[in-house]
Amino acid sequence: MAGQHPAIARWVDEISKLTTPDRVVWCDGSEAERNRLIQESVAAGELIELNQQKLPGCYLHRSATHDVARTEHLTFVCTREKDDAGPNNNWMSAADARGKLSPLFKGAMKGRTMYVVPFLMGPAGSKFSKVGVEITDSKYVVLNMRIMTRVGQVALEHLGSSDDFTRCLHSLGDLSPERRFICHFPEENTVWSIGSGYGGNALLGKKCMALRLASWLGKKEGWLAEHMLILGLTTPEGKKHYITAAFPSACGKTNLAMLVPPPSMPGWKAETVGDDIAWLRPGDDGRLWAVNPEAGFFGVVPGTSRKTNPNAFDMIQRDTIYTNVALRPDGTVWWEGHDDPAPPEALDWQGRPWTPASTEKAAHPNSRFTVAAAQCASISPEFENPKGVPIDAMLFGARRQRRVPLVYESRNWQHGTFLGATLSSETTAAATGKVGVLRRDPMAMLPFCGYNMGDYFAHWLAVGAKLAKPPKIFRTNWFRTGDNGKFLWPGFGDNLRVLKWILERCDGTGEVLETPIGCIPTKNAIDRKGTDLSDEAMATLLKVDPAEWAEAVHGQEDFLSSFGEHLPEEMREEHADLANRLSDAMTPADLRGRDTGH
Ligand code: OXD
Ligand code: MN
Repeated sequence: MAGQHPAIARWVDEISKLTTPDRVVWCDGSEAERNRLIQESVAAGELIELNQQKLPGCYLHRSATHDVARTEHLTFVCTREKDDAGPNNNWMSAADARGKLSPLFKGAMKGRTMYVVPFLMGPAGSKFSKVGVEITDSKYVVLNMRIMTRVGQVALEHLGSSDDFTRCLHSLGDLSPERRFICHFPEENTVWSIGSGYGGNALLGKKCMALRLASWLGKKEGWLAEHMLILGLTTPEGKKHYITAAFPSACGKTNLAMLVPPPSMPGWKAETVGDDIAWLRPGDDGRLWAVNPEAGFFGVVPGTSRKTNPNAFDMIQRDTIYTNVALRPDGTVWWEGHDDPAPPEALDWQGRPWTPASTEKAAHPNSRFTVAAAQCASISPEFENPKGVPIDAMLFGARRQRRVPLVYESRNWQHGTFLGATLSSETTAAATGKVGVLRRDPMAMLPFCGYNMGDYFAHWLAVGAKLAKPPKIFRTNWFRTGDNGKFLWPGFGDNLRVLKWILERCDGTGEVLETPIGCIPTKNAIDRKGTDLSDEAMATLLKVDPAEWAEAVHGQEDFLSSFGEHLPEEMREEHADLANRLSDAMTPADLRGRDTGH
């Protein structure tokens, strides 16, 4: 029982005095608890029961209309020194943040129930794993935490008599963006979040603990917390590899993590270890090992179909919490990109009547499913392995309509770190703000790195230096468009064609063409059997235009300088080397790169 753990009991007591709930409920992760919470949520209108014949165990939650995405401008890293948070974070001094938030938490749970949720991030019995305790006044948050993390006894056992756990305090407050703050106190291993019920702001095990605070801990303890999927791939010859991939929010990590090999690539097997977060540690064997700290998936719903992601589509047919999708008259759900055509009538994500003639979307573009990893047909047998899985390749991907080729390979770990550091992507609906604007998103971690990113790049280099057999690092872009504005690359299951080349490179084969930015596949190195991809499309997908790139490199200067003294010298070196290689290539003879075979 969590109530018997002295440090937890003391903290809960302190927070009860501050927030004055009517009732305190200690959560144990049991089925009885789930059933009770669901019943109460349905009675309170916080969950809508869906058609239990067609979608057993599934419920719909509609959030407040102004609380549907992460609010990065209200998210703070609260350290003593501003410099420790870096130019990549909003900063408040820890003392100011406490001063500002304490009055908001004061009495915030009056008339409400306070839930105490002990949870474990990472497999039971793993040296990777970390314990958190979330205090919240939201039943929806408890129900989601029970899916996304390992709740109850398993966490308490891992903690033992230690008081080393992350203190995660959450209250819905009045849900007003005016009084919404998500504050991280890395020096005290604590998060305070008030005024939002949205996943990334309220399920504090996920972005707040497993990325922002964990990245800080990783820096201290010699490991990495990354915004990466983890995927196992077995070749037709039976050789097994694991890769990780960092893409910004809503750029297809869940789809790639659950990839189904196309019929024209028989014998391949893909297994999901994680879809959003990887914790990575150098192993005694000089390789980099990864675990997924989460126990479930909190995925973007629109665009999920039997065609795009059959594993995801199948796993969300039962025991799933849907947030902000449309409701059909028969008590089933619908969203843009569903296999079924638009229903003649439905209720939209806000519960308003909707028809195909409506000008607004039926489901919110950032509507989500929450589902246990165990329900995924492609879940890896290594998912619960406390040792993790050894990583052969790491991908940095982004959404870029122009300039960036389908795939290219870094020269080494340091150059790979530079590729990650200079990642930029067109924005999506996962965060509040304009969609489709180009923004820098180093390692897809801009919203999630809990400390100065200059120091973070240095930490990447330090981790690499400990690896005798580092993963190879690649950059990918599934989103390049042709002159007609349409995507050139088929994506989804066909992404395996790119992964195949990447694994060949890891095994020392795979044909490459050297370019100033790194090695790209030769025209026929990507397996196109069974597709209708033309030579011409392939040439555009792989095109590297040195003049265009020289411009991009120029644009990186201000960004790199923004880290001042914190930027490692090696990143400046990589930047200068790239600029030199590009200017050399800008002679006509070199414009198309030199074929060096492999
Ligand atoms: C997420 C995100 O919810 O990145 O995973 O926004
Ligand atoms: Mn994410």
